Amino acid sequence: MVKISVFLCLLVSSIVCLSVEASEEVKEMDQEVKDTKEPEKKPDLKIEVVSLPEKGCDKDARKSQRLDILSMKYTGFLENGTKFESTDDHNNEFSFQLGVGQVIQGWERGMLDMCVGEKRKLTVPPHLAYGDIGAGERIPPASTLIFECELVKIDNGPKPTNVFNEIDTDKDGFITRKEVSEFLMKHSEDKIEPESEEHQNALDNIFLHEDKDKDGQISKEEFSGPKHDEL
Ligand SMILES: [Ca+2]
Ligand SMILES: [Ca+2]
Repeated sequence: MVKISVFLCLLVSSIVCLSVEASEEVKEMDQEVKDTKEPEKKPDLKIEVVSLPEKGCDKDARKSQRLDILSMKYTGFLENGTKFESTDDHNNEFSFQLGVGQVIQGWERGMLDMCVGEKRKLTVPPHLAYGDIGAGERIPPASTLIFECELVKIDNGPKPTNVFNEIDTDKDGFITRKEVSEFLMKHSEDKIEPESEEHQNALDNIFLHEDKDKDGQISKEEFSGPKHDEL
């Protein structure tokens, strides 16, 4: 499941799956002042270790690293304290592969070097989360997100496949809506009706985030998921 890609994540429930590259800083709307100021420095990711397990977290302990499959419990909040997502709500841990574009940048960086049983609080600025677009109804544009998370399990992960090539079936270097649709239908565990609203919304969402220049195709450069043959 985890190897399949960021795209499938859009179909399953967890919102942290949405992978969005850092978006451009909002342009200053007032033309007259725009050139006189230094660009504002973007806030960085804040990682707080809330607690470490009593045992099993010494210097020789297994720590999370790139390509590991991590199982997490987490709850995500907006800055105003509104909870937008929690593994407690569906009584299920969330698993993903670290370092292959399945989760937001704030997680890619904030979940490294963690012990099983360790709890962290991540404060993720918008450019390392869902940027100026936001995500769905729950995450407004330009949201800073706060995650309280606990690492439950670390497993060795597979080498990532080149998902871009897999989706681009005619190998022209661009991904069309039809190619994404076919990819999703092929890999989904549930049967997808191609004309269903849910499926069309999933495609809309993918193109909203991935087709940065809005020409209707996703180029290799635009694609945020795994797209290299070698590591
Ligand atoms: Ca193509
Ligand atoms: Ca494009």
